Amino acid sequence: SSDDLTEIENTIKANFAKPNPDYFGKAKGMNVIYVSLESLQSFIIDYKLDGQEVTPFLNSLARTGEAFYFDNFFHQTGQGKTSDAEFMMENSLYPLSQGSVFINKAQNTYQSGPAILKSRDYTSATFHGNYKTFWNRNEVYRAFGIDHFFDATYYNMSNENVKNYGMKDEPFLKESMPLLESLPQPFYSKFILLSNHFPFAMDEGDTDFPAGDFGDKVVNQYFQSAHYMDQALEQFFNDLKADGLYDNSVIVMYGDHYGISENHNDAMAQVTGEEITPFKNAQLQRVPLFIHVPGMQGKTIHKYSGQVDVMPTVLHLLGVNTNDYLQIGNDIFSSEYKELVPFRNGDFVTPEVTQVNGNCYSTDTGEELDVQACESPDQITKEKLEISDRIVTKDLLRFYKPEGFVPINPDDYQYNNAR
Ligand code: GP9
Ligand code: MN
Repeated sequence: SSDDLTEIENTIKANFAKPNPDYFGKAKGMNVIYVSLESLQSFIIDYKLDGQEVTPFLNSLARTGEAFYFDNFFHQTGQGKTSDAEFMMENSLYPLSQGSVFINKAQNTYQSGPAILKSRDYTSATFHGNYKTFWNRNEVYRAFGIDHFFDATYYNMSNENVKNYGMKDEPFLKESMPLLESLPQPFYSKFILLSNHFPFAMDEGDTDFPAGDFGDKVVNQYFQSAHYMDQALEQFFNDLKADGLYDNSVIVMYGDHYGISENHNDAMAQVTGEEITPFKNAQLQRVPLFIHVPGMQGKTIHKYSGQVDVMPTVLHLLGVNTNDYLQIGNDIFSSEYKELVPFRNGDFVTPEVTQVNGNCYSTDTGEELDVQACESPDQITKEKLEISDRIVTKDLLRFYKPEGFVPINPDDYQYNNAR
């Protein structure tokens, strides 16, 4: 109801973190290129296997400052995995505690990033080497106001190009270039990578990188598969540089969710050199976030942040103030940004404390603390999840009319197969 909405609006506005003038509008009018890095976890960044970097390209982006790298960034996904990450990236709202928001709430009204940018003359597109119905994308993208969806039917899905769910990253990104170049600018685009997906097996000839030797096939293959993704990304950046898009595009790359589950704790203990306790497992939910802004020198950002925070951060870079929108995350670059990362199950992490299964730990030492030490962030976490859940489950955005926002009519969108 509208009572609900007023209360929610007040709470969100009270928590708004104002834009940082050193970042606001620095990418005004530029294209946006999101890349969903399938199953990539942060422990792989700067990791060396037999003295060899697994992800030399991504490491170099962080090292040289070609991009901002966020080393305390966490995924906040639930059962909807990749689609939950997409949902947060595009709406700055939490996914559902059970099931997939893409599947269960595709008929809702949304005020997504691509929709907000639409009234600023942006064209939007998603690229993905799987079929459009997976995760119900073809329905929910209509509610987000996404103009084009280039799914598997736009790609050469021949045997050598395909692994489990669809296109391998290298041919996928290669074949995407002419499609991307065909879009009117400025555009908002998203590339959903696929080949670094469980169980991470590689086809003969696709990599010369060594497998790990940790007594666990899945973990061992993960290094090869992650290395393959890193090479595909380097090729993508080179192609963007060659066609000139690199200089006027913000590139946001994020790990969507964990790749290695708790079933592999023994091998992960060998990988990290530490026993994987519940506390340690929570710390392993870090995923990489890179943001390249043309003309800005990047650096490593240590602030604790999560997937819901990316949209306000990116919109502020584009010079779009998000204070009129009901977004649950905050601009990470803001001086008012508060470091607290709720997980979908109600646990959380801050620079000081980590809560796992209701137990409280020091984030620094992993030592268990009195639950009192977690009381205040626990309260805020509950409130944030509760507000977001009310918006999503009651479809409250249909009553909310932010000024200057042109509502999306899903009937205006449909996605045809290429063939
Ligand atoms: C499928 C791809 C993988 O299209 O996005 O989904 P996931 O299993 O990682 O959620
Ligand atoms: Mn995924």
